[in-house]
Amino acid sequence: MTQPPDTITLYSAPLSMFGMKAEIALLEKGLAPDVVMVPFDAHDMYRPKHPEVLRVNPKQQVPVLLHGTVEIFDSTQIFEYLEDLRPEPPLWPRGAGARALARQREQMADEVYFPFVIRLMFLRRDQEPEAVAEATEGARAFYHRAEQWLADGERTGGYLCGAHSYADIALYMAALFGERHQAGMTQATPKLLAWRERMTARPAVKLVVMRIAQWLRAAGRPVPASLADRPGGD
Ligand SMILES: N[C@@H](CCC(=O)N[C@@H](CS)C(=O)NCC(=O)O)C(=O)O
Repeated sequence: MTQPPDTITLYSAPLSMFGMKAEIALLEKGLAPDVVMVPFDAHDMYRPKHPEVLRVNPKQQVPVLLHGTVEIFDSTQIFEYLEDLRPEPPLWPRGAGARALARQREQMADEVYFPFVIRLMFLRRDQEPEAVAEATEGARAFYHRAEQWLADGERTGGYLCGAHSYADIALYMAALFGERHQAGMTQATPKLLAWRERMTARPAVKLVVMRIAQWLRAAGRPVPASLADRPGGD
């Protein structure tokens, strides 16, 4: 199905951290997507799968982005498309080396940090305390790594790669889910806590995460303290 050339449609889900990554990046670029929330609930999870997700993504996952004849999936692929489509404001740094480093950090948020959170989502806390402690420690160790990135980039912008980038969006969203699963950042990483505040204050981020807070509240689920303690979060 071909979309009107100026319409961007994003298929996401109310608790999809990868979908929210893509939505925040679109908003940071000044693009206003039509966001379609696919069916999702605690029991059936993502079933039934949305027909457009099935059509476009052989992995049957959100996010999926449609823009004219472009039909793509995977949040990181969407980041790359957005950077080509709308270079300003840049969300990758300039220069091959800096850009490679930022891409690596974005990937680490998804593929090194977030797997600890996925483990925590599925472990039975009362029956598997050692595995829970191990995954929680893995997440915390990653926070110390990111604290060092912030220390290194302090004079150039206060974000994970100096200036604000896709790497920040990726770790911010993943860490929100870490917090939901009791592996949130603590005072042991103060620069990271301050970074999280800076991120939450960005209008694009605030819009998306306050919607998550409202969704959780309506579903009778706990709201992460980093959102609940803010105006609009409660
Ligand atoms: N690497 C993918 C991961 C996408 C992903 O895991 N999506 C989840 C929601 S956050 C999903 O659609 N899960 C449903 C399923 O796998 O059946 C990305 O960055 O977009």
